[in-house]
Amino acid sequence: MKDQPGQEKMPSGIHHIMIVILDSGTSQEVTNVIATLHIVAPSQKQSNPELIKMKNHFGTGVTFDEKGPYALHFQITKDGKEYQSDFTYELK
Ligand SMILES: [Cu+2]
Repeated sequence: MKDQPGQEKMPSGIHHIMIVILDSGTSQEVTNVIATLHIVAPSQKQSNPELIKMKNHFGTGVTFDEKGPYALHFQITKDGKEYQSDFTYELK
């Protein structure tokens, strides 16, 4: 995808990762956190794409070009507390 003048610049990559963080008490979206993402590809290649704050969520663009399972590890820091969440995405 090419950037078009006048359009919001989208992160590069062919996959768009979105993380919406909800407060479990109020179900409101939370964006005043530090969020990091660590990805381990099927070949064990590691990357740390920068998460960009996008209105009500965090997002980034990545390219998954290897077949197999990707391990996605999110870490969120809010008010000095750390929260972690792990996901697996399989590219077939
Ligand atoms: Cu986004």
